[in-house]
Amino acid sequence: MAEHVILFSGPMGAGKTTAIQTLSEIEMVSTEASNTERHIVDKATTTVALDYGEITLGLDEKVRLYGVPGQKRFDFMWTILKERARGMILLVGNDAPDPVAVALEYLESFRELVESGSAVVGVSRRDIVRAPNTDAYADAISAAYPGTMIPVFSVDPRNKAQMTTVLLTLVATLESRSVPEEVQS
Ligand SMILES: Nc1nc2c(ncn2[C@@H]2O[C@H](COP(=O)(O)OP(=O)(O)O)[C@@H](O)[C@H]2O)c(=O)[nH]1
Ligand SMILES: [Mg+2]
Repeated sequence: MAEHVILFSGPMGAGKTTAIQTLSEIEMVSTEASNTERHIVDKATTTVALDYGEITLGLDEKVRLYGVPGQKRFDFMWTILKERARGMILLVGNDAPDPVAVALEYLESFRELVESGSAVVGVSRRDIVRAPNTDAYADAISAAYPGTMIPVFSVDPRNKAQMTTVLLTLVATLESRSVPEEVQS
């Protein structure tokens, strides 16, 4: 069975836990604890360790979905997971102050995945704040990473069809790059 490890990253409240819940075929394994940074984001609970879900694509392709903590003090977990990850879905809530800058900051933390074209961006919470649009993100990203194709989608993480499109786009990109075994060596 082919396997992919996909990371969901992005700031607190962007919809990582929701997206994994929406996509996962198994009951999501989640580690939520009380939010000690309530002065920053008013949410009763937040992910302090990991969310995990799984989805099977086609007949035999298992995708492992990991949600990584948004808070900076959990940077070390990103480092551990990014070594295993083949691709990343970055979720950014459009209602953050300067959300395009937030997207660039997160992409920078995952530079290797970005430069190999193994990342996609989902802009969430656009039903709450409409602007900026996805072109504003795409333009800033192509200026920061010339020659790199990073698709930008407008998504609602609660919407299964939308999240599936984002995931399939990423998986298709990863697979188009992997060399079939027969022609290796
Ligand atoms: N209105 C709206 N709510 C959203 C959207 N994306 C996520 N949410 C909500 O925002 C809250 C935080 O989402 P969560 O998945 O916990 O974010 P996480 O911190 O990235 O894991 C949840 O109540 C979600 O239902 C969106 O696009 N629109
Ligand atoms: Mg979460």
